[in-house]
Amino acid sequence: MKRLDYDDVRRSICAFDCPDACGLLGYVKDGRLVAVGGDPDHPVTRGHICSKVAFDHLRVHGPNRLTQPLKRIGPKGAGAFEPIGWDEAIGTIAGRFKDVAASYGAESILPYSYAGTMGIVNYNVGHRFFYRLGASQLLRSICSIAGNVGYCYTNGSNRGVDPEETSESRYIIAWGANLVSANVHQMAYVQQARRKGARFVVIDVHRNKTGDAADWFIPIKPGTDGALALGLMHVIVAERLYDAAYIAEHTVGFEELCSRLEAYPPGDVAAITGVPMEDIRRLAREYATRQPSFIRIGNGIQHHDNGGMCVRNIACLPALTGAWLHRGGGCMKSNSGYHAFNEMAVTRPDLMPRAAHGRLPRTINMNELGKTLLEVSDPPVMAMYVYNSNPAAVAPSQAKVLRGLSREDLFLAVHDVVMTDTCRYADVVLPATSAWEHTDLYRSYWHLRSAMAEPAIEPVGESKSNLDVFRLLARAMGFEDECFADSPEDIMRQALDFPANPHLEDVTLDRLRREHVVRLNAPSKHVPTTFFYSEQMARDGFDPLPSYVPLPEPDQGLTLVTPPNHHFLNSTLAGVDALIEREGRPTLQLSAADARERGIQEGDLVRAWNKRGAVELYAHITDAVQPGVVVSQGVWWASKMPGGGGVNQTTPDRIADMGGGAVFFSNKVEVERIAT
Ligand SMILES: Nc1nc2c(c(=O)[nH]1)N[C@H]1C(S)=C(S)[C@@H](COP(=O)(O)OP(=O)(O)OC[C@H]3O[C@@H](n4cnc5c(=O)[nH]c(N)nc54)[C@H](O)[C@@H]3O)O[C@H]1N2
Ligand SMILES: Nc1nc2c(c(=O)[nH]1)N[C@H]1C(S)=C(S)[C@@H](COP(=O)(O)OP(=O)(O)OC[C@H]3O[C@@H](n4cnc5c(=O)[nH]c(N)nc54)[C@H](O)[C@@H]3O)O[C@H]1N2
Ligand SMILES: [Mo]
Repeated sequence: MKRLDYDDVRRSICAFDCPDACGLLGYVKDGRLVAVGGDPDHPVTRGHICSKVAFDHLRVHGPNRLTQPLKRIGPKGAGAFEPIGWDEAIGTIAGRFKDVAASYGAESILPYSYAGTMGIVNYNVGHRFFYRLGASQLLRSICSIAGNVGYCYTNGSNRGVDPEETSESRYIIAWGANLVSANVHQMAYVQQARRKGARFVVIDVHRNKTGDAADWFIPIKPGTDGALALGLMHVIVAERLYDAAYIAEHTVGFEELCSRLEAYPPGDVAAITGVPMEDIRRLAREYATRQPSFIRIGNGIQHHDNGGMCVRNIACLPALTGAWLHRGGGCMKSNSGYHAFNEMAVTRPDLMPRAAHGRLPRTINMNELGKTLLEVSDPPVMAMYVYNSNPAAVAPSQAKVLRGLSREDLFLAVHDVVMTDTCRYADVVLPATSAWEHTDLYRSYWHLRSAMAEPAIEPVGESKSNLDVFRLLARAMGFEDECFADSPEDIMRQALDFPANPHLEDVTLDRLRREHVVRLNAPSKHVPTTFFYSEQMARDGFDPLPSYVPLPEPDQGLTLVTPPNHHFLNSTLAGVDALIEREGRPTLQLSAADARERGIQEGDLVRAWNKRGAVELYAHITDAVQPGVVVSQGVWWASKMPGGGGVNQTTPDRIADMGGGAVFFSNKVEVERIAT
């Protein structure tokens, strides 16, 4: 192996939207990042990082990197731009914002952002600007919200098992969670636990890398997990495998739950889920009798119409068995509750002006972007500012989104690190720093450690951080509020100054500077109160008990599930050649039976389509998917797709049962062969 040539090593933190929030080492030579490794001193990362971020230097200095502000000189979508200066770019955006606000009202301006960076400063710093402007508010609902709401109804807050304890678990279920690809260090704890005799069960609609690593892989029909959870609870109650003392002390509504469970005997549940009756019984018995047991609830199961309730049902299980009392026992969906920071101080919703009749600016659900751009008229969206996100690739119902972004009367500004599919529709493109180039504070939605990262290299080209750009925009808009002069340190201090969260006690900026990675002040054992019956849900118009509602779409065609792949991070990294090479090409996995029925052979170019749109993919015939289900992994850039459109051409922009969540995977398509 060639020896790496570098002159400096800088500690950093991975800013991507991934549970692990790894400690990184950036190897720097002549001011350029030349290699990326894992930080051996980060207690969770322990020197090991995923096979995608190890190539991050190729994104940071790659051919798609934006280095100058640009203005559009061709039709929307074509990607023809010419460089302009920062003054002209900021002046154009502020000028258009002022014009549009004067003609249509400030609500006609829409910010659109998600999790390009998870840094608290650069994720949140746009909020205060758009609040002050009076722009439409954005409901950031594309990822995990439905399940998180369902979990919180059940267990009170987004807090669960500390993953660092799960190497001591003896029964581990990954439920709709692709740990090998999407949460590698959870997988490391699973392997440690297995070496000590733990059993590892995976419940998924297809056998991915995590299913391959399981002791027992249980395939299930999409969107039916809520019923499986009810069936497991039925068996646990019927066979008296529950912990009565725990239930009496730590739960609400056990009797009501028991009457509900009568409707879910294993035979009926087998018919709904496709999981054989004997497997349901066996899983319930094993789960209830091996402690500590741990369920890692993934985001896959909640990207369905019934996703919130599905997570709620699963989150009831550890309270039946008393698993929470054991170290490494319980469940977790998200641990973001431990890291709650002073969001009001950072985002400043108090800056929002009230409209004449006293109401706050309207809220737009980010999952309804296409619909919003094409159909909303009171007022219409006339200007949009995208940062930390690539909606042309990741948002559902892509055909509508692209039609909306193509509107000649829409002004679009996009701030990104690289030239994305969304940038191609922009009137003005702004170059952003990567997390290697700016200061930020990081938390994890999985482990309980917080960290601060300072720049490892100078900004590439003329790129600027979100913080710096919003500072410039605020000045150009004439906003004089003091908060628009805040430094990253000011915002980090505001975030951490939050006595309402006891877990932040003693987590200070000085300590983060000194120690780099700081463990939250969190108890080693979290025991929630579990609401089998939830008054709050009844008040909010939901069934107060765990329930199962089948997916709405007519039972015809194939269900197309499009979860993340191993080498991309949503659409980020999907432009790095070395990673595209490792990922291969965009495929459609289908069963031999479904292939035969349609005359499809291995490697054929096929079209998956429905009334929303069509996507072309290469067929891969495999027993990893069940008949009736087809899978395409990864959000590929349009330029890498044989038909020029992504999987989101087909995905619905309906809204999940809770929180306004996305329903990417409740998606029916027809599949046909195009060419050999
Ligand atoms: N390599 C990689 N890692 C990532 C990401 C990435 O793009 N690539 N993205 C990051 C982000 S933003 C997120 S939200 C997480 C997502 O990572 P996870 O939380 O693991 O969620 P998904 O990968 O969306 O889905 C997990 C599994 O759920 C399955 N699934 C889909 N529908 C159902 C169902 O009805 N029932 C069951 N039982 N399973 C179902 C899918 O087939 C998939 O294998 O990963 C993060 N980490
Ligand atoms: N079909 C299908 N669609 C999906 C999913 C799926 O499983 N299937 N997953 C969904 C999920 S869970 C999620 S979370 C979303 C993810 O949706 P997004 O959050 O939009 O994720 P990315 O596609 O990675 O786009 C993030 C963009 O932010 C940019 N960026 C990074 N750092 C910075 C910065 O500091 N400043 C600025 N201005 N830009 C920056 C990156 O270059 C990148 O282009 O996708 C969703 N879409
Ligand atoms: Mo996500």
